[in-house]
This record gives sequence, C-alpha cells and structure tokens, in this order.
Amino acid sequence: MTTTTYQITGMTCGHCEMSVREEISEIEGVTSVTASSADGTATVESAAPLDLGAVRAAVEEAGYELVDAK
Ligand code: 9UX
Repeated sequence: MTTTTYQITGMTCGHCEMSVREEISEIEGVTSVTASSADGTATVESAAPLDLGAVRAAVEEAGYELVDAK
C-alpha cells in the first residue's frame, strides 16, 4: 500500500473535493482518496505507486491543476 499526498490548486469547496475524489478514484489501483480544499491537497492510497500522468489527467478532468512535486 502506498499513500501519496498531491498538491492541487483551484479547489474552493466541498463539491470541488468530491469532483477530485471521484476522478482520482477511477484510476486503477486506487483504494481511497481524500481531498482538502482548505489544504489544497488530495491524499491517495493505492496498491502500487501511481503514474503521475494519470493523476494529473484525473485532476485536470475534474477541472483543477496538479502542482508538480519538486
Ligand atoms: Mo462550487 Mo467548488 O462552484 O468549485 S464546486 S466552489
């Protein structure tokens, strides 16, 4: 099990969080997603490390932007 926290810009309310959670949840291997508009983060549990491009695509599909890890 891998847990990763991603920084996401643009979420401002609970519906934003739900949109992000729904899209990321569709990525294969994801077992749980939480999102915080207050923190600007989504924390994702998955069986194996996720492809960053897949996470980015899911976040963009929801209408937000992934902040690149440094
Ligand atoms: Mo409500 Mo969150 O319009 O974007 S879904 S603020």
